[in-house]
Amino acid sequence: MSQANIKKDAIQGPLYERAKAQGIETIWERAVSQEPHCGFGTLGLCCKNCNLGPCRIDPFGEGPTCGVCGADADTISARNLVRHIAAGTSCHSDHGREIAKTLQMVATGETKFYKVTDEEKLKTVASEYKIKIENRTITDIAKDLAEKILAEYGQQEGELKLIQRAPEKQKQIWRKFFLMPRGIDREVVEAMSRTNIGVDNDYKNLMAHGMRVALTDGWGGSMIATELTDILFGKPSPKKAKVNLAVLKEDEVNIIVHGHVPLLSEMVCDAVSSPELIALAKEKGAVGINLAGICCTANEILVRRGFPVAGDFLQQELALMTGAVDLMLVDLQCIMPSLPDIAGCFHTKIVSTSSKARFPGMEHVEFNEELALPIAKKIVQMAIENFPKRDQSKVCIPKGQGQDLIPGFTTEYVFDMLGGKYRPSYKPLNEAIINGRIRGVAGVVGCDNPKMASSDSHAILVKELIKNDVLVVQTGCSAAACGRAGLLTPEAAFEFAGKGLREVCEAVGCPPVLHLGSCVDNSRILTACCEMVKEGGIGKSLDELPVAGAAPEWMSEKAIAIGWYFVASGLLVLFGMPFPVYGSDNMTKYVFEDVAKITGGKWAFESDPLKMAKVMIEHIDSKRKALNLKPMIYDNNTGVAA
Ligand code: BF8
Repeated sequence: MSQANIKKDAIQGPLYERAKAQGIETIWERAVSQEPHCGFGTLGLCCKNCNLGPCRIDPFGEGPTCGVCGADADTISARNLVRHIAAGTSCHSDHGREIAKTLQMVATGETKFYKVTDEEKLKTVASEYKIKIENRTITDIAKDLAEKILAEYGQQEGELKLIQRAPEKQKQIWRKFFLMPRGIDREVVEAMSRTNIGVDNDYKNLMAHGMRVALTDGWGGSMIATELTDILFGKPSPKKAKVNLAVLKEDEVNIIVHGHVPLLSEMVCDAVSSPELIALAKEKGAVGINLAGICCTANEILVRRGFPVAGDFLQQELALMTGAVDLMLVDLQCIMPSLPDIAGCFHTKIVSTSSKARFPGMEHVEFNEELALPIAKKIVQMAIENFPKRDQSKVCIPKGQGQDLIPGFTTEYVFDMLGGKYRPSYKPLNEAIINGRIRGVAGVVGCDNPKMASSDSHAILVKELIKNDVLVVQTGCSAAACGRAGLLTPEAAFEFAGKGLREVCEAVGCPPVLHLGSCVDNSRILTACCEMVKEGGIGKSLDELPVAGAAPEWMSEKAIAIGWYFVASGLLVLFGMPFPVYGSDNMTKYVFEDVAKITGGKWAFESDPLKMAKVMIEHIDSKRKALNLKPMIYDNNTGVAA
């Protein structure tokens, strides 16, 4: 990253400038301090999997062409990539496991703080697991479902249950090429074992397993997390909400929840409305208690409860720079260990809550499901008691009330939204694609990354897509970035969308960009694609659909796993930056050419968001052509009938 980019990042606003002026280091300085990044690592050519090394391959062929054990560039880069996929898959799947465990505790009465909220969804998912529904109590069904799902994590043979939702063609491909996942933990363990020294040294064989692991994430751990969270806390539905750091309040106790697993944050949502805690906040001089989120925990409480999003991954340090956060509680994933240092410059308390994620310098209040609400209340009380220590002269909250957005769309809601309550169906969506009002659908998801001009790439890409009549669905930090840019409102259709898409949004009253939730909710994109196939007329399998996906600013290993499960499911995925394979010609060819021949899915890397949009639109158009769909009704440049 150049200094020029750092300057562009300063568009982040006065909070970044404030940190700089006070000599407080943030992610942007640390990013520059790492420049130049290790060339071997960037190309995927370093290996530290055993103590013969660390080894590296000379990309120019002048130095070593293999490591001490004899592993060449193909093996090393494939092994590294498979380990990234396994780590990303583990995060989503372990998240799913925590939710499944909680469902089990609900059913056995071990916790009284949660309940089955969506009984209909419980029955639907339980049926998919072949659990008897008729004449049984919700508790019994929930118990069986939780047990079956937890057992599926360690399943040794057979196929995952939820992957059966996929179209027949995808399942045949996965069976034919041995990509069909068996058990969730089983595939991850095998990935770690295969990538140990002297085990699997064939890059193609390694990558086939990498795809199997990734499929375990999308159709396994992530989908389980999404479905069971809906069962426990209810399916999201569209609601008015706010996004950006202006949602913090000068005169209220500000609490930020940050991380991913929504078990504690849901309880905090309840705790902040407790009359005795509100009274305590008033006693301490605050007007009330204000709860907001960062990262995917933010998305979880946003889409179900309508609580505001303070920011995404890159805003976590800036949120503390407001000096107005009385307490930030974190669970796990995407939490910068730098937070306690910045909090130390203010009165802000930072509390870690997961036994799996401890941070030097943070106070720890361990979460457990048996005492979920009392723990949430205790943390809220800590925030209230910290409020009087806030130095208001140090407070600097961006002006305004926060940008409006309408989040909370789901696979199921699209039925109701487009088809109406009495004839729920994907038909109107498919028909809008068939008759050329909507060109296709794009998923724009993932992280933000200081290597890119912060957050801009998401909004530029999405604006270009909707301008070209592509309906956009979003999750994760990308959704927050586009929310800040005002793209997640029905009004955005009038300002930014092409005429065809605008007409559909106007008729339905929806934004041209639909927020589907957190990163595990990328599984909603998979299920929505399955519904589009089922409805018919726009492809008989996932690889035939006029759809594409992108993660313009990806950074996490979770993004690698997500990208691979979409590609393994037959879709096009663009990343803003390549993952480390360019050091191996064979691996590069595998990623760009060979995978497409196996799964029908494709990879592309492109850092310019406008060029990225072009690749996605061309891909969607090629699918439309293959399906013999009508030309688009309107010319994008003139808005008149083409
Ligand atoms: O899981 S988009 S920075 S917060 S990894 Fe992390 Fe990336 Fe944000 Fe959610 Ni997803």
